[in-house]
Amino acid sequence: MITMFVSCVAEPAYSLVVDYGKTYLLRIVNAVMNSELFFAISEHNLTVVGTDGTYTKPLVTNYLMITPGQTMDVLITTNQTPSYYYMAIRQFVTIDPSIPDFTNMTATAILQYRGNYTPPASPSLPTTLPTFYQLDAGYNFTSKLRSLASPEHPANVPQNVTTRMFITASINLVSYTFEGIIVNHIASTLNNISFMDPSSSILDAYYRHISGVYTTDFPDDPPSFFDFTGEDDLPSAITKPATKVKVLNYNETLEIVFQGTNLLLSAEDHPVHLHGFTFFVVGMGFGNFDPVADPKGYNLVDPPEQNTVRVPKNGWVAIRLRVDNPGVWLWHCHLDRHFTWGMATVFIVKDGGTPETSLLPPPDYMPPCTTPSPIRLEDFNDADGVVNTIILPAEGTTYPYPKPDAEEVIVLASWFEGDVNLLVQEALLQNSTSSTPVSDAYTINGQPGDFAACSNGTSTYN
Ligand SMILES: [Cu+2]
Repeated sequence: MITMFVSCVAEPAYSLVVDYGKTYLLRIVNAVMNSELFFAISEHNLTVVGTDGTYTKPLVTNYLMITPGQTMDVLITTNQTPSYYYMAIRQFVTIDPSIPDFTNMTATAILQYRGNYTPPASPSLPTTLPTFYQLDAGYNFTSKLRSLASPEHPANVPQNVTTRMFITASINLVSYTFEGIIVNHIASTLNNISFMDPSSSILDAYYRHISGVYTTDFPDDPPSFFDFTGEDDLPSAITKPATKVKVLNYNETLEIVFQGTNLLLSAEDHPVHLHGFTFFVVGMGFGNFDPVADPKGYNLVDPPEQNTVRVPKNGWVAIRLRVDNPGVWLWHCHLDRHFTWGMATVFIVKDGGTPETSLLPPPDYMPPCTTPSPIRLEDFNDADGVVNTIILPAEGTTYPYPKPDAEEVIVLASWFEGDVNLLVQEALLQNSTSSTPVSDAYTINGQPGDFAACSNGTSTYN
């Protein structure tokens, strides 16, 4: 039993016990909330044969890059000297690694051959695992994926497109007044719209023709075209939240080009995930999408079919799909922090005119949505200006105990050595992993307390 790197973990590393000379199919999922990952196994090749439930042409590689929410089917052959080998994951950081949430830990498990041998005191790490900020490694892997496109597993790539959308994915700010002070809260957007959670279900509102829950004016283009991936003359990043959806007719063929932006100098990957469909990834590139030149390079023969795809940092990705699944479908960035900041929207796909192509009615066992929510959400800004949301009983809920003398909000959160938004920009501008300008600790109402060295502002807390 071997545990390395994480001395605080009581459990030993996971072991996958294998026999020599066999082929194993690994179904790998990235369930991390906020990070893309590299994955490799020491001394063993990986053969990718599927992504997101669709089989691919075999891709032999010595590492994977897998985005949050993505699954990969991978073959390994146990053809090495029986021993212990590390399988390892490492965070693929596409924003500058010196930002606060960068975790430079390599997590490991063990590929353990059955047999009589003396295991090594310390298995070797896979030498092929890319380093944290190796942008080309992410691109090189992703760009090699091809769908199987065989008679049994055809790739029905739409050759003609009826609807085109060009969608920017950005980090923005929402500005509002809280207790008389103007607060900037990080937001994220698609086409400069930060998705606001609706007051009730969009599916229910659509099905029952209830107005006032959403509007149908999600735009096909961003409000302005600028040098999306540049560093100068970036437009204001201030945005407004709204619940806007895009309505599509049944069986339309849709092309979306997602364009990453560098607003707030915070360009990074956005793993975009669509519910209800898989799509073909027909093109991908760096810089600003060129609507004349880039489509000439599209793969319309055997592009990979996925439900999650990364919009590369300071780059673009083009997808095509046929919308033949009527209903209400969320799509969003699969980095949870971006999703919760509003990098999301909804497709409503209309019925196709027959019972088989129409949205089903709600099932009999569906609970009615007639009672108000038993909870309410309220925002509080803590000592360093970061806004936190706390959950309270709904307004008017009877307090079941004797009335207390006072009521206080206690926000347990994390702490940074300054304004988080500025720190992110500062870290990016410094472009350095060695001079991390951030210290952080956990806090109660914004303060880390007497025992945290960082609380006096003189030392860095890692
Ligand atoms: Cu994102």
